[in-house]
Amino acid sequence: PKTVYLQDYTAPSYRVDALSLVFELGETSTRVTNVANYRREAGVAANTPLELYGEALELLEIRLNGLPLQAGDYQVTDTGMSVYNVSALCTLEIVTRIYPQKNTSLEGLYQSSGNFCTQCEAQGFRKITYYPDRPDVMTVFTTQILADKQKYPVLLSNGNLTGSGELADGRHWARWEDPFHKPAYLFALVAGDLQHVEDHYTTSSGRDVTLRIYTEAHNIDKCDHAMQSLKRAMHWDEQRFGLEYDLDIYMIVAVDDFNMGAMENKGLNVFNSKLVFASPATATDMDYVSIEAVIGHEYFHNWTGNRVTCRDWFQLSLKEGLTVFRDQEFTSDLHSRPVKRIEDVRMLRTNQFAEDASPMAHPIRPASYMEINNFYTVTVYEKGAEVVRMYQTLLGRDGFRKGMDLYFQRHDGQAVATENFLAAMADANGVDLSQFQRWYDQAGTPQVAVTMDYDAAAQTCTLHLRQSCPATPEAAEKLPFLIPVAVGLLGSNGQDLIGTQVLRLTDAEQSFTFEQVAECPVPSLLRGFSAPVRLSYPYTTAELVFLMKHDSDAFNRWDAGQRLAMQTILSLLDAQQQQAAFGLEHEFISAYQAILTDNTLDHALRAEAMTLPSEADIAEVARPSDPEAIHTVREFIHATLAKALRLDLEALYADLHAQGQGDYSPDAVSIGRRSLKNVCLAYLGRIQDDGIYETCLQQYRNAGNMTDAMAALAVLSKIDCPQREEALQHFHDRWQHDPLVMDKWFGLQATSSLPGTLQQVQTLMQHALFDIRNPNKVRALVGSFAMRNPLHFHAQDGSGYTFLTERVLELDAMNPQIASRMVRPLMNWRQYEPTRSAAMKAQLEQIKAHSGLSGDVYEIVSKSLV
Ligand code: BAL
Ligand code: ZN
Repeated sequence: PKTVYLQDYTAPSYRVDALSLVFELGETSTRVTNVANYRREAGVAANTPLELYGEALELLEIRLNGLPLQAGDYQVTDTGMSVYNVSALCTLEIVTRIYPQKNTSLEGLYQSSGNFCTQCEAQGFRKITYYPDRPDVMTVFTTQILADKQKYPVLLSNGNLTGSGELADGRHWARWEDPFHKPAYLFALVAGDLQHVEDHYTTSSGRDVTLRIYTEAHNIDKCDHAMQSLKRAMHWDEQRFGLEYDLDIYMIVAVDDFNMGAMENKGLNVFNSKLVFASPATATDMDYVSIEAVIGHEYFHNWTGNRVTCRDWFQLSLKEGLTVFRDQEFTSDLHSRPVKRIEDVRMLRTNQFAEDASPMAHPIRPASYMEINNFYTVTVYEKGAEVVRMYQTLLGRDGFRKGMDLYFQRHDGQAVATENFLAAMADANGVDLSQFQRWYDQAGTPQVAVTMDYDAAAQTCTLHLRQSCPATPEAAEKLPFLIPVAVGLLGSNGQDLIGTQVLRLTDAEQSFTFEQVAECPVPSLLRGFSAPVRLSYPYTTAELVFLMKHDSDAFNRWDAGQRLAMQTILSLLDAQQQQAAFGLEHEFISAYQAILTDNTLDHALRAEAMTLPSEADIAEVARPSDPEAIHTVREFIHATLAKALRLDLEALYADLHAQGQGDYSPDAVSIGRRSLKNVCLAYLGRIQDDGIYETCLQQYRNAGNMTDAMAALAVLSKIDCPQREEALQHFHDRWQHDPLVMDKWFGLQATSSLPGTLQQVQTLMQHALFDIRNPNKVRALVGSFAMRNPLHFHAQDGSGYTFLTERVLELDAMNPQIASRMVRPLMNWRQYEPTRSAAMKAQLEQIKAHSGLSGDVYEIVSKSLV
């Protein structure tokens, strides 16, 4: 595959004034007629060919200004077509045939459960027709769809329905017109036997918008939460950013086979059904919250992505980082801000910090790529969102809003670059943000080392900050970042001595002095995780326990606990290596007891605080990592805490269980209560006691909602006991008709720590309900095993690695995007101890040598081996 470079960007030579598409959907193939009006840009030489992209298309007809083109007038390659001798204004008509029923890549036009749907981002439109499939070419689309009326009663595309009718041969047709200019990646078409739920929203300026969610009939009763979430999102964007919806109709279609979570096509979102359907019996609290967040995310794209889009795919974070930030704020405003922040940071540290330390590390605006689909990453999305958040931290909420307003004022209807966003933020606030640009161009997680001096005589306290950033593939040396570091100082009684201040760290080394500090404080650093960095400070255990109790910043209270846990884990790993005895200090146990029994603390925050860093988080820090040792140590801490705090855990569990007997509601308070209750149960499950296993089974059987059922089953799934088999079988029998619920069943078994898990995963691959062509199933079984079961995936005999290699190669032949996601757990081979490291590397080499490997997988494995 070829590498594409940002620096090679050139503006398009031809624009499209209008595009008309006709789809004749058939049972074996589909005929696509594309009529486009092209206009040469001023200043472009008259002999410049018109360049169109196209892949796997059968060209049937081609006419320029009504006349068939002759052989020498155009040239077709594997990736596109050049048309020569075109006039400054011309109409090109191209007819192609495609085979959606055979399309297993789920990119372009394909079928899911017998219904037609599309996925065009990033470059799927070129699998539908020849076109300048690049985001900076925007036009108005008219789409006519013809299909058998009985099989495909519903025909949808972007914009407004402007015509429909019947044909004599049993087919019918519909015409959709989208008045907004858009790039081809936002095109969508859906045709199928679908039902819909309908609602309405009145915008702040009083326009009525029809809202519809389409799905197969048997899921129609599970769409209410998604619909309510959409209305909340529409309202929130008006309140927070003054942004209103712009078409008369907003449609969402749920499909079962989808590579991503969802897609923001203009006026016609296509969603993975996992992120639409919810009922108390089938969806967990986490599902409810994710559905609301993703419905919001795709809706928010209407302004950040669709009205203002990306100039080229290097700018992906322009829309994704910003839209993730917006959906994070949406969730924070509707639920608990600190809990949302903790969850997001946990996810960032676990996944993005690991990516930043991997051979695939890239800046949020990469400088090059082979396959753009490989760059829909936690770096572009989640670190991108942190970068957007830093503008708000530096400029304040009002300053950030001013910047957003100016961004839309300047760029509505345009395809722009990240520099345009930075300029709008700087200009709206009259500040110089040029150093901030480095966050877009430099990869790697910056490290900030802090020390403190206190001068009792002068009553001053000085913080010394030093920043550095590890080498990453694009650069060995890094220039200093502009890092907002939010700090507080705590006095001995636990009170804040100063209000939170945001320090602007701009140099490699910098000191900040605070006056009139009456006593030597404990610093609270990087409050709210004000920048995506690793911050170190020589805290003592006593100081961490103090911060856990007193920090007024809820995030840092949690983070102090995480630091304390990580210190403890690292020292136990040391002890294990030296074959010394294990033990937990009393101070550690009592800190956890204090959290557990502190009834003044929010349930959800207590649950977060009781949760130890994950095995993956530990593997990031404890290098070279030994996943088995990490698992042993983490389980030891869990079991020791469980035994020491058993009475408190049992009492709290019983109390919360009794409180939660009413109807299910996914509000923040109820979610927090269930979450803490189930954390208690998970701890108790570490004690070998049949009575506890019975409690789990009872909770599973009597649960009035999926959250409690899954939580109990998750505990049992890791224990070799009869209750485990009983519950798993019961779950299977009860839910085998529901593929989404069965994904949970596959996932639980794949993440079990019990011996024989890999064999069980292999057995489950033969299960009648498993289908390797369905990405959700692959993620549930193969993905869960490789990404959420380090103990077994990293089995020392290499069996987990061999299994993954086989699956990656099997998947690559049908769906390279999914194969390329699944191969990533092998990517960080360098961080493991020598036996595992060598075995992982050998698998990567084997994959790389495989003939016919996709560009998607090739890019990951070749970069991993450099
Ligand atoms: N644009 C791809 C799906 C999403 O990020 O919304
Ligand atoms: Zn997005």
